[in-house]
Order: sequence, then structure tokens, then C-alpha cells
Amino acid sequence: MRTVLTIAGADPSGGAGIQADIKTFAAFGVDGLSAITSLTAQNRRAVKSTIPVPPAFLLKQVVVLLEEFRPDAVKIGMLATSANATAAAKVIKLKRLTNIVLDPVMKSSGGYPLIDSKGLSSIKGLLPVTTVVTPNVDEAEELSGVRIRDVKGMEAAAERIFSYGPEYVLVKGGHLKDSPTDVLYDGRRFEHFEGRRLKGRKERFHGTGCVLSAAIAAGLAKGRTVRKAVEDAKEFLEEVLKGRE
Ligand code: PXL
Repeated sequence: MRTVLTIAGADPSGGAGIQADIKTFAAFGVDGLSAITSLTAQNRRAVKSTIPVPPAFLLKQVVVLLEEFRPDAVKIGMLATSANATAAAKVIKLKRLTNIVLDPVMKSSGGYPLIDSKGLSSIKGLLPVTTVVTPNVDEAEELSGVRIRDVKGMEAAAERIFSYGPEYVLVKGGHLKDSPTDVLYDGRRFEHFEGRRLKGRKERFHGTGCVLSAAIAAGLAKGRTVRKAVEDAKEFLEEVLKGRE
């Protein structure tokens, strides 16, 4: 069986983070490994508190796993500290891990910080080892410095983020008012994935970014192209959200 490693925070409510990733991997028929970057105390409505794992212990978790397993893909979510981001970049380079999907998580939907104040530059430091980075509009604005109002803005941000080194940039438009389109950029052309505007209480959407990036990683582990992995991941997420209606 193919294996995917997630490096992310733990979400006791199960909809985001490590727990969501493992469930997603199981649905795709791949084995899940996990290295926890942070404990969190939260329910689906709000994050109340976090306790970051020290970077040496994050590294230890990954290194011990790599003594036994060789993951076919890695998903990176909440890192909690810039030191953890640096540790993750280091082990990916050292062990030549491939198929890296980076969800550049900065805040919870309620605005609780999920990475420290130096987080932005350390997330940028991971981009050169990243296969696909999956920012939402807010994260794409932070990473690129481009103000995004529409799909053109998403494309401009994707170009800037691409210049920092990832192979693909997927800017998720779900937060834009009139366009839930996602934009995938590979340095040559833009591909648009039209989405449907979904309604519901915010609890329904808790962890959607985690599920999407985990599903993309699972697809890459199974040998799909990035384009196909994104397409399948979006379809999977729609099914998950339908189940939460
Ligand atoms: O959806 C961002 C996210 C990622 N990882 C963890 C989280 C959250 C949001 O709450 O708790 C662990």
C-alpha cells in the first residue's frame, strides 16, 4: 500500500489537522503516517489554545518513521512555529522526500494564529521543496503581497508565489464573494477549476483546506499527475461536504 506522511497539528474535533488527514488517506486507500507539530484545544467553532511541539521532537517523530517507512508523498499543514517549518524543510531536503503538498496554514477561520510571527518567512522557506502549495485567498495575499479581488488577482498572486520555488501553485477561491474558482499554475499556464458556491454554517467548512491538501497528497502518492490529483481531491471534498449538510 502507498504511504503518505502528514506533518500537521492535532485537532480534537476531528475535522481538521492530523485527524482529518488520516481519515482522508484512508478514504483514498493509502496508509497514513503522522508527525504532530502542535496540540490544539478546539471544537468546530473555535480554536481556544495551542501547545507547539518543540522542533527537535518534531524531527524525532519524522526521523523515527523514516527508519521504517519511505512515504510516497508528504502533506504539510499547521506548523505552529517557524522553528518547526525550518525543521520540516531540513528533513525533506536531507531525506530527499518528494511529492510535497504544502497547505500554508496561518490562521484558523476564526482568526486564531496557527503559526508564530516569523511564520510567513519560514513558510516561504519551504516553497523551494514544495510540489504543490495550496493557499486560500488570504494566505495567497500574505505570501505574494498581491491584493486579490478576482480571478485575475489570484493569477497574479500565483505567479508571484511560483517565483519562490514550488512546482505548482493552487490558489483556492472559495473565500472570494463572486468566484469560488480555484486557479492552478505550473509556471506556464493557468487552469481554472470552477466550483459551486456552497452554503451552510461555518462549522460545516471546518478543515476543508486540510482535507483538500491531504487528498491531493494521496493522489500524488498513487502516481496521479498534479492536475488529476487536484481534480479528484476537489471531487472528494465535495462529497465530504455533502455528507455534512
Ligand atoms: O484549517 C486550518 C487548520 C489546520 N490545522 C489545524 C487546525 C486548523 C484550523 O482550525 O486546527 C490543526
